[in-house]
Amino acid sequence: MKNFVEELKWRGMLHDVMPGTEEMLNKGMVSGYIGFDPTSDSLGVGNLVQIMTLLHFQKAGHKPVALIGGATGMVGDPSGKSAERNLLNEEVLNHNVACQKKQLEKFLDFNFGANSAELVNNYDWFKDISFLDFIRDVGKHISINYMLAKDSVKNRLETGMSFTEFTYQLVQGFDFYHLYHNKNCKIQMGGSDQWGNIVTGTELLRRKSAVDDAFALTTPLIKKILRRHRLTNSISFG
Ligand code: 485
Repeated sequence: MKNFVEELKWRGMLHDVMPGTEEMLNKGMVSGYIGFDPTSDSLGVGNLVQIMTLLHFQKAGHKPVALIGGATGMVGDPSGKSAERNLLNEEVLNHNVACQKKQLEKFLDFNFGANSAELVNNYDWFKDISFLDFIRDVGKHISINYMLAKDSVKNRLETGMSFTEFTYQLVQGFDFYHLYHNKNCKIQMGGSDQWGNIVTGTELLRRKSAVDDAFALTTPLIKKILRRHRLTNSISFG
């Protein structure tokens, strides 16, 4: 098995990683996932980094799971966004899910033996969960103090944020809970803007089921790489 964290590091693809992640990954094959929300009918260049991350994860001997956010796409992730988003209607969402699914299928390797890639849609488990069940069984484990401390919420306290977007981190957090228990997903990855949401998941796992081996890893965002690139250029030309 290859050392996945080392591989990302030398490629400049590692932003942050939870302590203990490398040790956990080096013990043997695990599943790991990255979520993609169907906010448009095509994946963007930012998503490419995450597709590469899943491919490196697979090459290192682990099982990559790509999640399409049929449910989370209905809510809208406030991470990194300075204003409330417009809700997408069902027709547009279904179209986007179908388009992004087709694209992901092109890049991921579904014939890789024991660690073949897998595609899941969080709508498949959320469609059966009622609002009351969710606020009792999930919401009770995470305090609002904890949720308010996240950058995605803190940055919007002045300008405002709907209850819908406020709950987003819990919805994504529950995905990690679900995939840990149903698909042995021990790690969730994503761009650096996703750290808060991912950690809400590990926190939920810890509080709701005393799980202490769920981990987080993030990669730099594309726009940061470009900015550093431009800076380097201006230094060498200046
Ligand atoms: O369980 C999950 C459900 C949804 C998501 C993740 C886990 C999606 C996530 N909240 C999100 O909004 N991701 C962005 C998207 O879908 O466009 C981008 C991130 C970027 C990178 C990329 O997805 O902004 O950092 O993670 C894959």
